[in-house]
Amino acid sequence: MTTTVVLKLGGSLVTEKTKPFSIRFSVLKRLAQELVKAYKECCSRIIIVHGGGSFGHYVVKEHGGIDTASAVTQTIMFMRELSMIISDIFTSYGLPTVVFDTHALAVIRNNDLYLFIEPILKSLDLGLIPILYGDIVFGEKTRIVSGDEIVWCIGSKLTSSRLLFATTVDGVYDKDPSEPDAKLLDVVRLSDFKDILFSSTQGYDVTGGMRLKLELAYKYYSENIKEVVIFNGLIEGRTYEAICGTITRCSRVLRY
Ligand code: IP8
Repeated sequence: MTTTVVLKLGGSLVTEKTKPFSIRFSVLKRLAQELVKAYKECCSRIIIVHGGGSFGHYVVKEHGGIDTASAVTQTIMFMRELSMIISDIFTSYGLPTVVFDTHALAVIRNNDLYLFIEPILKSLDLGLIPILYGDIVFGEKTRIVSGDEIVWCIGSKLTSSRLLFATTVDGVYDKDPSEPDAKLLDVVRLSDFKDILFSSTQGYDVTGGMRLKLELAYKYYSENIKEVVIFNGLIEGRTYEAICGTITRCSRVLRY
């Protein structure tokens, strides 16, 4: 069975979240090198989804939501801009990326996300690396869809998937990770979620940080999802290890 990796690059990882429109170029270049190695050595079926960071979240905050036409157009425009920058960097390192605008492939019905994944799968068959991003998705009730939800949604639709969340912390902690005695949880089960105290995310975040990442598991976890890993993409080598299945410092999210 062919397994596809769905890799989320967190907004705080790829941008400086507290500074509007600032890209972490050095992080992206290092991630590109790890991805090239992993793509060649371990897995050529990789879908990348990135978050909004100081692009999408900042624009939405500045507009006080997405209720106006200019809020919608600017949020989409800046998210697309961020995606193009990421894709340009990755392509310059030899990764065959192709950006799919999330809003053009998706719709919201009864508040649920429906994603047309066929073009994404066809591009994977050609050896390409599709890139999607957290975005505004239109529907009866148009809303912001986080990159995390896109990852979970795609993962549940593929016949076999591994969901890898690259963040700026080593994984899920038993308390606020800034507390000195906070312990990294190697394994997090859906039934444990209520006992975890989540810290509030830094900078502008209109979609919900680590808590949302886990809460989406309730809705989307299925037999098709073979592995869910949350790890630190800021540490050199971890993204490669996560894709190649050798990572040890991380949290694994289990269904049971
Ligand atoms: O950073 C949010 O995506 P996320 C995207 O993955 C927008 O939650 C438009 C703010």
